[in-house]
Amino acid sequence: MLIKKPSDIKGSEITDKETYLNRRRFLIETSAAAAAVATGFVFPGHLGDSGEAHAGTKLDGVRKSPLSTGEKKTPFKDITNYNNFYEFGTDKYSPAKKSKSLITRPWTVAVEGEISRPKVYDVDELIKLSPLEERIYRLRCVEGWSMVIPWVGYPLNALIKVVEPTSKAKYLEFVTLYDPKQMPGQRRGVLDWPYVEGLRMDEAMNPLAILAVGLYGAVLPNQNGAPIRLVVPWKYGFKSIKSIVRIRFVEKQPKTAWEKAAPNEYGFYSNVNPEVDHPRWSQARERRIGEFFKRKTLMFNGYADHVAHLYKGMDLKIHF
Ligand SMILES: Nc1nc2c(c(=O)[nH]1)N[C@H]1C(S)=C(S)[C@@H](COP(=O)(O)O)O[C@H]1N2
Ligand SMILES: [Mo]
Repeated sequence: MLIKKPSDIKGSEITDKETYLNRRRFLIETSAAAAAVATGFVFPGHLGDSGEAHAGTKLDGVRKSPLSTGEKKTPFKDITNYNNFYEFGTDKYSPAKKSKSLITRPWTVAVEGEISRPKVYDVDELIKLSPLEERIYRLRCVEGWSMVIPWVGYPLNALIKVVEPTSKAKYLEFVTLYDPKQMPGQRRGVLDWPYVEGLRMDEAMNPLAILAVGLYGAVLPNQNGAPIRLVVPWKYGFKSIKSIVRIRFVEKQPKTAWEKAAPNEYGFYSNVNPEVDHPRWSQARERRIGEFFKRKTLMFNGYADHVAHLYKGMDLKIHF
């Protein structure tokens, strides 16, 4: 998003992307794959040492959640082929092609800082910490597109309760893996690696914030942030950090990777807000992937009833 603003993207390029997505959809809808996706069957992963051995494995005992939207889900093929994951390149199609080099087992997540029970969790232990739920959420990227994604995960607050934050814990800092061998995009200085994101404690405790380990009922594909990622549906997509290796409870507001890259463009809060434009483009509308006409962007991405109280008394033009 730092590289190109939407208006910089040539018309021909947009046409290419839309042609691609429409073609994908056509192929899916007219092939046996359509039936497979509709019945919840997801293509099994390839065998081998990489995370691909696990991506696509069905997750058992997933509960439905009243926090899911009833909107039409974006097709699996679009969710997994149109990604932002700069560790694997800055264009939307590279993550699906290049993230096979990411090894997602064994994988540990260090939970540390201002807590009574710091621990280095094996990801498989972390996955079992709380019952898995399907959360169908809207995801709105700051670039102006959106999707509806059926995540599988559990509330971040379940982990927070287990590790017992001290009174000094005011924020959470999340860190993605740093390994340029597995993540070739990290060889380029696009961002100050590793990717870092943060939440205020009360935001992190909100039931909408989840740790996601799957989508469409199966283990996350690498390009979507395997083996474990954050999903914060009322904020722009970039807050939903992928492939997490560390969660640190801290007293001071963390500096996020996007704040470091462009502090005038990406604030700490980054709540979806149609009234506060990005300095280089409007945030009033968005294109739902798969639709032709743009739709209005909703305050807090439509989750105002759940989260507006967190920002009472704050000037959201200053705290953007
Ligand atoms: N580590 C990491 N996490 C990341 C990103 C990234 O480049 N690196 N991109 C973000 C952005 S800009 C968006 S829109 C979402 C996209 O998630 P998806 O590809 O699963 O739809 O991931 C976010 N998480
Ligand atoms: Mo994004």
